[in-house]
Amino acid sequence: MATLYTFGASHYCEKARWALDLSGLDYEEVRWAPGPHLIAVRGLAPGTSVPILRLAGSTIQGSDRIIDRLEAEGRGSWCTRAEPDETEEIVRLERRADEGVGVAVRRLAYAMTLPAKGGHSARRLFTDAVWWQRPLARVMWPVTRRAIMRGLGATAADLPDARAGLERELDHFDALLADGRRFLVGGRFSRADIALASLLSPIADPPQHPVYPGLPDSTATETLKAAYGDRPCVHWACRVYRDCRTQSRSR
Ligand SMILES: N[C@@H](CCC(=O)N[C@@H](CS)C(=O)NCC(=O)O)C(=O)O
Repeated sequence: MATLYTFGASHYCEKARWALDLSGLDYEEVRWAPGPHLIAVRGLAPGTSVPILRLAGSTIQGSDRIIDRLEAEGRGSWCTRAEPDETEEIVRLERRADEGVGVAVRRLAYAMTLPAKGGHSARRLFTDAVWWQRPLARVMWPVTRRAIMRGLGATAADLPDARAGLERELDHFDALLADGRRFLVGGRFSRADIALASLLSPIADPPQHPVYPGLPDSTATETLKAAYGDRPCVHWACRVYRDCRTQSRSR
């Protein structure tokens, strides 16, 4: 059986999880915690980031590569119906969602929560990790917290820039969706829709999300929702979750 290694709350991991759920592949999900994941990932993948998929003896790291692999194996029938001229646009928008929206949402969420000491955001990050990582994650948290703030530019001083960065991304997709389109490209559900909807899920907080409803409340999500929940692209993400997010098949 395939294994998907994740952080439960990670929006990039949700992107891979969603694609896997649609692929019909039998897989189990193993959730790690930030910090101890550095031990677990050693020897498994070249980088340290999740999601990582172990499939038939190979390791695929990165949500986009995981979807590429599903497509290459013929398990992406839901995302290969695009006309050739649409494929380029799907790739472009997935990349914009990955490198723009995903990065900006995470940076602002952390910049809003990590500078104020306290276990709130940490609890949400650890609670569903494999048992041996939880106590370790708590011990490592002061170091992990500082490393995240430094590495992602998520200090209190970064807050205005982080906010402006996210608003730029939301403006971009609000403008694109202003014509009322149901899906991003060609009127058909594609991997670009999975990317944008899952990377906006920390703001949209949809009830269909397979992980969020079971996690402790998040001040970041509450604040992001209050500030940006009425954005057209966030409403769009809620609708795509409602219409297209199947139940998680992971075990
Ligand atoms: N572009 C990558 C981004 C993955 C990513 O940034 N993952 C974060 C969690 S949201 C992570 O694993 N961070 C810990 C690390 O890099 O060591 C993807 O789509 O998979």
